[in-house]
Amino acid sequence: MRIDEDRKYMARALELAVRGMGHTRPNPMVGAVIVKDGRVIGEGWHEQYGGPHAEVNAFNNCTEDPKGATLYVSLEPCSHYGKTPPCADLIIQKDIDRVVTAMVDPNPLVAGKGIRKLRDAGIFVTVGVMEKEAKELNEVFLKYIQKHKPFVLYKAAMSLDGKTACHTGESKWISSEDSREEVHVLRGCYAGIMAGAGTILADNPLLTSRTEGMIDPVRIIVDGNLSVPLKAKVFQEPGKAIVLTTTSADETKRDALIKNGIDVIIADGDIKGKVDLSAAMTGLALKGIDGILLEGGATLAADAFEAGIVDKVRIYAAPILIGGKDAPGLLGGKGADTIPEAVRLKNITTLMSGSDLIIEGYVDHK
Ligand code: AOF
Ligand code: ZN
Repeated sequence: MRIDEDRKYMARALELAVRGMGHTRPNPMVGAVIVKDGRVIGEGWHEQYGGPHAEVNAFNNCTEDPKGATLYVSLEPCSHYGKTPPCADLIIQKDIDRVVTAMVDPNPLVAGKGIRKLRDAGIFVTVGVMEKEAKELNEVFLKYIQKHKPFVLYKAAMSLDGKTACHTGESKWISSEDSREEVHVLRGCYAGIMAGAGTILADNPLLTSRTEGMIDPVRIIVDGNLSVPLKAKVFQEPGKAIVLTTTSADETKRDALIKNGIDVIIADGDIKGKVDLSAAMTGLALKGIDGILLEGGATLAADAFEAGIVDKVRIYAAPILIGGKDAPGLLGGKGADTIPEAVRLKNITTLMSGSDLIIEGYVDHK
């Protein structure tokens, strides 16, 4: 009985947490529900970075005294003084009887200390209700806080035979309108969006979210030789673009970018003019980029898998067969020599988006 109840209210806390999507980064999305005598008396979520935590908002929204109530919160209540005082102290002060949390906060400043504080104060704490769902919701936060590198989602649309365009280059449109709209929302969920110089030169895309209420991602352009001109659409918003390049690139071009408010990270790879993507990830994390949506092209995608920076894959497979041995496929580069060397995905899920099949999975780094 209690297990069912716990799951029900935690599911609600997670639902509330999602409302912060795109606004809390690099903080996690957190939701809280306060239940007294079987009734919900307060709800809240972490609405934006720097703002009050979920628990604080839930207490502020309480319709009656929460003394003796149960608090459901999708992340361990914090124990540290950050931008806000510790939630654990507030919970103790409000005389809550029981706290149910989905997961321990991996932030080293908290990491179990919030739970300890509550237990020391005599509060009954249950940990791990809907943990898998909570961890998935905050997969970006988890990677960023534990590995100090951005979480990378590779997203692509292809025909059922794995092509991303016809042999003529024509690619509009492979995926359905529903999928294309969804991708715009997805862009607003990540701090950065990454594309290669080839894609920018070919399509001159905006790489914005175009979704009301969503913040546009920082455009991260991989351009080892600085071949993308300053007039490219991705460079028109100062402070919203970062170029990853190498020391082989022209210095005057580099200075011009910087003068126009575009950030530059230099990361030399083994091959002259080729960016070391793994090293660049560290540089991006230092600039506060916690998550990246990697969108084309085929060469960059292949390099990203080879560099081991991709965490998750989301592929929109459209019900068309393009054919043609010269039509481009998802990944360029040389490709795997043998099947065991191929990139393997695990924890696969599928869903439909319009007429497209979405296949999602995590890269098995072995
Ligand atoms: C909670 N409830 O709703 C959230 C928590 O700088 P601050 O004060 O906002 O603290 C940020 C850290 O607090 C963040 O990295 C994570 O460890 C935790 N987030 N904790 O009790 C919340 N958002
Ligand atoms: Zn807190």
